Amino acid sequence: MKLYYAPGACSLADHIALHEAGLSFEHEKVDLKTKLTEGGVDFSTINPKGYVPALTLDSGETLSENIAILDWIAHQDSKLAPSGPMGHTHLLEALAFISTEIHKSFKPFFAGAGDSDKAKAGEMIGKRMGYLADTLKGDYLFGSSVSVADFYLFVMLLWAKKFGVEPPAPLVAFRERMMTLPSVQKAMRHEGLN
Ligand SMILES: N[C@@H](CCC(=O)N[C@@H](CS)C(=O)NCC(=O)O)C(=O)O
Repeated sequence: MKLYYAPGACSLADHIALHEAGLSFEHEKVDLKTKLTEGGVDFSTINPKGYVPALTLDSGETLSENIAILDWIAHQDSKLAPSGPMGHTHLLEALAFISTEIHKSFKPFFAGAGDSDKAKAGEMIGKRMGYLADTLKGDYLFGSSVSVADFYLFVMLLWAKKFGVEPPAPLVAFRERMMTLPSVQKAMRHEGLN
């Protein structure tokens, strides 16, 4: 199995999740400007969508989209999803919220938009993070046990720090807590992040 990633990109969530699940995998960095992998392969031959993450499974099939990859990882290690008959449904609910309502709201920061667009985006991100802060069920989104959705939220919080967006206080504490997890430290070290 191989994860295609870019340092500090959303693929960091998948990278952490693979470590947390204890899965054996390789990683290959992708240059998002040239669309070449570290090994010189045209990344569009791996993921025609041209973006990370992509996860090539041992079967040869390649998965894309954070929601699908994180959900797949949670199916390999059930402790990474909330328990109970509605566990996976609530996991997808959280992943979809983070992907479509938070991740996508960072676009103006990556697209080099003007200050007013960035300010509006920052305000929206803060509001949506506020919803998650208000519904935290313990140390993590679903209680005392970490889930793959926490890894995705963690990456969004790293981006918030990078772009000067102030998250609500409980999520600042959450970000610091996540930094202490060995899986987070291992993935960040590999990606050259401090
Ligand atoms: N819908 C995709 C979006 C992934 C995405 O935004 N990837 C970014 C990095 S965080 C990327 O590779 N951007 C480069 C590009 O789109 O050319 C997902 O959720 O997996």
